[in-house]
Amino acid sequence: MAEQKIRAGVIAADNDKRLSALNADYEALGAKLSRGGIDIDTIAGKVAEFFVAVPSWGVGTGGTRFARFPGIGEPRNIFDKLDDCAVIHQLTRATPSVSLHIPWDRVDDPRRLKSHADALGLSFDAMNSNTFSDAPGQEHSYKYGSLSHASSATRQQAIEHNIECIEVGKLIGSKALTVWIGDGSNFPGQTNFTRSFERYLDSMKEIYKRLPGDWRIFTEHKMYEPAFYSTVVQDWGTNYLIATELGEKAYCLVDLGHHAPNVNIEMVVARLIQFRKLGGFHFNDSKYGDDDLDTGSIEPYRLFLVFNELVDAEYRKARDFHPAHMIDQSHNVTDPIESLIRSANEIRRAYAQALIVDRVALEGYQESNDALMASETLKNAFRTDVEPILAMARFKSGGAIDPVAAYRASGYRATIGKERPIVASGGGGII
Ligand SMILES: [Mn+2]
Repeated sequence: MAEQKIRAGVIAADNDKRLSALNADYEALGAKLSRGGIDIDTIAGKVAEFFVAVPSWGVGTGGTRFARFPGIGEPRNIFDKLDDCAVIHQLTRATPSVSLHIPWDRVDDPRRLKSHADALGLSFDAMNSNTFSDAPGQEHSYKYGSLSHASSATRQQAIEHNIECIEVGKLIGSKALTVWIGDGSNFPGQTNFTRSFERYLDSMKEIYKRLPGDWRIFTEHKMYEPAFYSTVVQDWGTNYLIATELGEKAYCLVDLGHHAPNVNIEMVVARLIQFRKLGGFHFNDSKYGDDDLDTGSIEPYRLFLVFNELVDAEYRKARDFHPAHMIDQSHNVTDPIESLIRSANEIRRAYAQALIVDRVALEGYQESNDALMASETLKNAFRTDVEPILAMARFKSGGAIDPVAAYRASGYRATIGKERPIVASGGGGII
């Protein structure tokens, strides 16, 4: 039995207040869905088995280029971060794994991470390397790049850092490495596009050689920031080239915030699925750029359309289709635990809505060129309030019917606020 950070009695008491309303809502939605030939219990069962990884950096308060405003009871180290991640999973039953970031989560003996996570009933998802900032005492600076740097010594240091991430990951049961680099340029002419990308590919090939046989490597594209004129891995086309150059263990990671405005991200997802190179996601949301806001808080329809492609691939039994689901957010004005609870729920909501799309009808409308009804078929699913399905999936898995309410009732934040002093800065960041 995993150690429980929130007393089971608190969750049970909150659930007791809500159960009869949930049963009524679930029954009503079940009747509605059954008229369309959908069994609500089947959908709830699939939702209960859909999981998303929480980023260790997400449980601390983030910041912007301008300032960081610390919150109460922020995690002081990776062990505190794992405790907070356990709270999110205990309440949502949707986040059993954590994505680590080196060096922010570096410890003397990584096996201590494994035993702490084991006690909490958590496991580890993809490892994240960091060659976009300089760690204290580092010999060569990444100011002008890392894996694509003009200096071979700097590139070698960046390669070795990624290999260290693999070695830590092996000790704690991770099976993937995510590489995102800040390499790029601020001005036309500052770097040579071709030579930078050649150097990047050569560096990545060195890392790829060290990847264990049962691991995958994810590369993450981003069109701008911190470099404001060009980045070395700027879009999904370049990302696809990387994955094909490296080999069968290399896949593209789609961070929802890393595209130009108005890019049809769901279509990018469809292409990567078709050519068997979709590695997974960094879920978040944005209004203007890489805002790293809570998933589904700005563009829930876009999130649904992404999941529509994922469920379509599931439905068609697409080959090599096993994307990793991870959240990548920065929480500046909310309690990070509450934001991550909400985000995990929104991801499951988009999945549930995509599951109830009438795919036979949709295909029929597509084949007969009925644009209006094809569009309405998607909108019908999106308009359906699937909250009773999400709540029932949580409840039946031992979680909370209303996880934010149960979290607030538990007083967890105030309790840890007494143990963890406020720090003005610390290992948070926006990636
Ligand atoms: Mn990301």
